[in-house]
Amino acid sequence: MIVTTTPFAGQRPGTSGLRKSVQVFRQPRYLENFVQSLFDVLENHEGTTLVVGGDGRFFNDPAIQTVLRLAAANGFGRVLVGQGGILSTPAASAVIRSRRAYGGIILSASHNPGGPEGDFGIKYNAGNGGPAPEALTEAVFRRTQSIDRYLSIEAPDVDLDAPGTTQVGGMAVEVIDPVATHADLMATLFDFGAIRRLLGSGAFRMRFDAMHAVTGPYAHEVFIKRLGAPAASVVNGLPSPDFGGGHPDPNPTYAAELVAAMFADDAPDFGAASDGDGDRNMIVGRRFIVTPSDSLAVLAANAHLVPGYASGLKGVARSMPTSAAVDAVAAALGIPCFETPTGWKFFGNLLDAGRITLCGEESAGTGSDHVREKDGLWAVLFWLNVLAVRGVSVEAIVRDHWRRFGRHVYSRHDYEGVDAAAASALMARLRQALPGLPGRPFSVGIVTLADDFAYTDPVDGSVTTGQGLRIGFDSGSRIVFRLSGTGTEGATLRVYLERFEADVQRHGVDAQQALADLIATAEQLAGIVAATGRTQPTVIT
Ligand code: VG1
Ligand code: CO
Repeated sequence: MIVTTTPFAGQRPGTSGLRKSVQVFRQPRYLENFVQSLFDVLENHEGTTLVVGGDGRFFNDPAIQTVLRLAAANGFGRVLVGQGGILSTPAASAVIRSRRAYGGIILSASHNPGGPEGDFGIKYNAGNGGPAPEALTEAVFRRTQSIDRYLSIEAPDVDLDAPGTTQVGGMAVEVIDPVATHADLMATLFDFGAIRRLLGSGAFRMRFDAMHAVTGPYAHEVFIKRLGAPAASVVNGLPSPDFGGGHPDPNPTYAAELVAAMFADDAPDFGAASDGDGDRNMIVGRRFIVTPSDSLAVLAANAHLVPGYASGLKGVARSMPTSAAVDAVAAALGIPCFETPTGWKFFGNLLDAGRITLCGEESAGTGSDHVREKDGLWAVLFWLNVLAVRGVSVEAIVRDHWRRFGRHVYSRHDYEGVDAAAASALMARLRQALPGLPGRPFSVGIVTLADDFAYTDPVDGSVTTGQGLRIGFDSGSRIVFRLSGTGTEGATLRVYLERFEADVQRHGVDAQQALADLIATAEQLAGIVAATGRTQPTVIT
């Protein structure tokens, strides 16, 4: 059937898909408009296979039923949907690739809170398993602005809990095991035997916090069933529609429960957490938090110890605000290192072209060419494999890394939910001031670089501008200012701070202390307090 509709303003995907409050998504025709706009833009999809799943948050199931009806009316041949409507983002990527699907729709707002008062989201991944490139998301957005009809069918809801195949109109709907494909892939990359011995040795304990989000079932299957970890090793492992009322963002602020456990007297040896849709990871040793930028560098430096990467890395990439720790490793390995805009979609071409093997972001995303998304469980297994081979603690591995490469002291200060106009004004002012900055002295050094980051994709030549304001100093320190593209309320200002410390004697200094001058310089440059009324960041990572 053809249903008449009119456009909604603002259906423009951000850093990772379209994210809005549940209330916005529940408006009649809102989801339909976006999905139909996507299908209108996709060419030659008739008769092909689509993968659909989500992170299990509130509105997941009704949204999937809507997508199924629209997919049937738009001529897809088959939809693979995760049992219970569940598919983590990396698992969806793995299924798209292994089943050679046309693409996939992932229903998630990732680390944003869920529940009726929380957020919802939808993102499209292409046939390579990776997030749609900007050219496609922009085309979808343009289509949402002129849409006047969508196609759907009358059909009863599909039972998403029952495995097997049913028909929706002329389209087959196959309810698949959401975990198996991804778990099998993990077993091809890591030394499960060595990790099993480590976890079963009795001398090593781990705590994986699924934060009531999608990775619970994945962690149960891999850590407990396949690797023999005690059941208590996975906590908050049942996905809940509102993530237990929490904020499924694995950082020291929102994963406070994990941090407390890892700093307790009887702390386990290894702690980890993942986010709403399972693509982020947080790594914690006993009384020691590993920053995501360091984690990426450590994995790159130790990749030769892991079966899936034993033959070496073709290259690495990091998002622009991520620290240069991985650059130092790439230089030592003699491999290329690419600097991309924030968001996983920018790694896709480099991975597809075989130019890089590992990549990551300071926001707790790490991944490789095994899929086309960041992968929380993969990062945890990578660490476990390295720990099993090296037989030393997390802290020892990181301190040893710093001794070899120096320490890139790093922190991100987020000012969440600030007034959008005030945040844009702050950025505009700073952008205008950039040309006058080079040569100017500050307490942290003389400015040597001041620009608005732009990226030319080395594979397809596409250009992306306006990706964050970078201010670099002759001391090697750097400040980046950027507005978030995933928030749904007001604006979130992110201030990324980085300082290189070669002196081993000073590697133990607390990051906030080591960055104090840089934090003051950021305030001096941007006037954050005056512009936002905030004297403290909401979140420090
Ligand atoms: C944030 C992170 C970015 C990440 C994106 C999606 O974007 O900074 O590195 O790729 O979230 O992650 P922004 O625009 O808010 O800074 V996820 O796990 O929310 O899909
Ligand atoms: Co996520």
